Amino acid sequence: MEFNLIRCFKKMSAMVIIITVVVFLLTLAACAPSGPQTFSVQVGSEDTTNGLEIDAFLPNYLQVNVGDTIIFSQKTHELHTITFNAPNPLPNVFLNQRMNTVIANPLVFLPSTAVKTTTTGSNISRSVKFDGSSYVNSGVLQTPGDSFAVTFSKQGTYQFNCLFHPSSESGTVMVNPAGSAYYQGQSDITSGVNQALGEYFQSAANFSLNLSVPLVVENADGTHTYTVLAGLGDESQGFDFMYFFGGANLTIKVGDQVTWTVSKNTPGMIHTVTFLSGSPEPDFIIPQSPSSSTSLSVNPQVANPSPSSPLPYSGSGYYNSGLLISNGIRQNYTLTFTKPGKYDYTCVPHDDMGMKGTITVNP
Ligand SMILES: [Cu+2]
Repeated sequence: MEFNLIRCFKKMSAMVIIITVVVFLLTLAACAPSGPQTFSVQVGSEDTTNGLEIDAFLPNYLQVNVGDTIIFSQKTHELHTITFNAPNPLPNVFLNQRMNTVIANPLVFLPSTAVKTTTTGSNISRSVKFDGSSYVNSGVLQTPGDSFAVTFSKQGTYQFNCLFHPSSESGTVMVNPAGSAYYQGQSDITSGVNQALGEYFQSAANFSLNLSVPLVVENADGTHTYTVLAGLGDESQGFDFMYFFGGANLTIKVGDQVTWTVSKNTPGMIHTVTFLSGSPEPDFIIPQSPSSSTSLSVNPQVANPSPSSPLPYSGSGYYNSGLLISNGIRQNYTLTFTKPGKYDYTCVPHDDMGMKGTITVNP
């Protein structure tokens, strides 16, 4: 009897241990991610009412596992790319900037060869498998809702860049072996991104307050010359963000001059000052020839000054600065206003982002 009790107790202990081990294994299986995971990275952010644009990847550091996918989601009207293994130095966005035809560099604008594209309405979704070895480029993303999905097949640490905003928009992904514990889950990533965005927009708003007033100088003949900044930025903050004209609504008098100048703090940034005077707005990027959809150029109507030497602006006709490029060939544009009226102008590449202004000319 006594002997049997002990045996029974031993049997029960063994069963308890077995059950505990099974439960433990089942729990482990439930906690481990089931198969490849998907993470999302926000590409830029904007406030078009105030002309605030964040050119950054949010977040700009992630850890994933082999087999996982990152979906990069375009959130702005600004052009962005997601580019892995970009050459050093980074390729120029536009070629032939001194010539009449400014060519859109296909290495920047077009997706690299292995990228697959599907189109839904006005949005494009692109995807690629990345093994760390080749040049991978999303091509241009330009409509909120566009996306680029990258699936990682090899362990390693990889940099990615936006070729349009190299100074502020880059990131790093560390790809760990399949099955590794995760450094962050998507909900941590999202709350980190929301906090960073709040801080970005707050500092952008503070910064814009200081710099949005135009400089004014009185000339010998009693007229005034106003200097308006076209686009602002703060490299020290690690991002460019001002897609507006400093002093967007300016009131002047007949005979006054306005000079628009690009900020030196936003290297490579392109803007235009364009008075449409009622004519339709030209497209910024167009096919180089009607038969070609793969070679693109900047619309010469936008790229080049028109008229070639600005006459006084009297409220009619197409007046365009041509491309104003920070530290580039053309950085200023000046018009003299000769007729009372209220005149709207726009920056063609950043029109959708709210980059517009009005000059009111009083007698
Ligand atoms: Cu602009």
